[in-house]
Amino acid sequence: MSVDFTRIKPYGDTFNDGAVQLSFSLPVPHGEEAREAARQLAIQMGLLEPQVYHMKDLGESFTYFIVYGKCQHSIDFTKIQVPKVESEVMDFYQINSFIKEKIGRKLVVLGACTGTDAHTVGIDAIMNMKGYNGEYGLERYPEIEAYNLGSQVANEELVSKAIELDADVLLVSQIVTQKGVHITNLTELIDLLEAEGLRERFILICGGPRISHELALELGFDAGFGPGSLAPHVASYFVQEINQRQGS
Ligand code: B12
Repeated sequence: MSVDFTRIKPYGDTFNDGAVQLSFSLPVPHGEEAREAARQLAIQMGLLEPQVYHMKDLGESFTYFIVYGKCQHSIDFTKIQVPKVESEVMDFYQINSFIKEKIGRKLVVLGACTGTDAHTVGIDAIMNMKGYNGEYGLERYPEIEAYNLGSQVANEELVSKAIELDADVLLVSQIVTQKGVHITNLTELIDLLEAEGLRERFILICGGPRISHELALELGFDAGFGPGSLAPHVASYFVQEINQRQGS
């Protein structure tokens, strides 16, 4: 079957049928009125033939729905461009050899989950000695001196620690995104570094479930990593970036 990449549509039963599944909750009591509310909402969203396939009482007058329907829109896939971290992904051994051979000194990497954000699992996944999802974290890399400051670290504290340790790379984790708090925190860090004339001294990387490389660039970071990121992805990027900057 040949696919027309200029008109991509979701499909379920048959090609290009537009079938999608949508789930959401409404603050209404469970019942037939709730079902109809969900159906009408799906019509307003532009779905054809919406069917409330599943409905569950969440208690306290809240109801959860799974709705099937047919999406009318299509996408021109050939026109899509997404900024991505372009470095070649290397493994643990290749990264350590790269640092030894091309950079010739250990790299100092400082990580923290900043602001009031108390979620440590993301930054630990990247840094922790034990690693995550089959990959060692940066603390295990012999050519990297990794310092994980943990969570709820003030931007001022991160910057002063970075100066004290003469860090090469700062890793900033932001998990909570309510009311755009991640944007506020990340912007504050950039402002702080710029005010001190320190922005260019560090490679600045942020990460979290709602972080994309594109957003990171917009905010003034060098790179951003989203869900599913692993230590080798991040380390491959910064070792190649440092090597490139040394050469220029
Ligand atoms: C565990 C958890 C907690 C634990 C955290 C324990 C801990 N020590 O971390 C506890 C119970 C403390 C907690 C508290 C809260 N939580 Co919470 N929590 C979660 C939960 C269930 C899992 C998060 C997690 O560990 N994910 C696993 C890791 C591995 O994934 P990750 O964080 O995305 O990290 C990966 C990537 O994003 C990336 N990455 C992350 N950081 C970085 C950094 C760099 C530099 C790089 C390169 C990559 C990178 O790499 C990682 C590995 O691939 C999520 C829901 C969910 N399923 O995600 C809610 C969630 C994050 N929590 C949420 C909320 C609201 C809270 C509270 C505000 C609840 C409350 N009202 O008190 C508090 C906040 C406290 C605070 N001050 O921050 C919301 C956030 C909503 C939002 N959009 O902002 C979520 C999404 C739940 C929800 N659906 O409502 N939480």
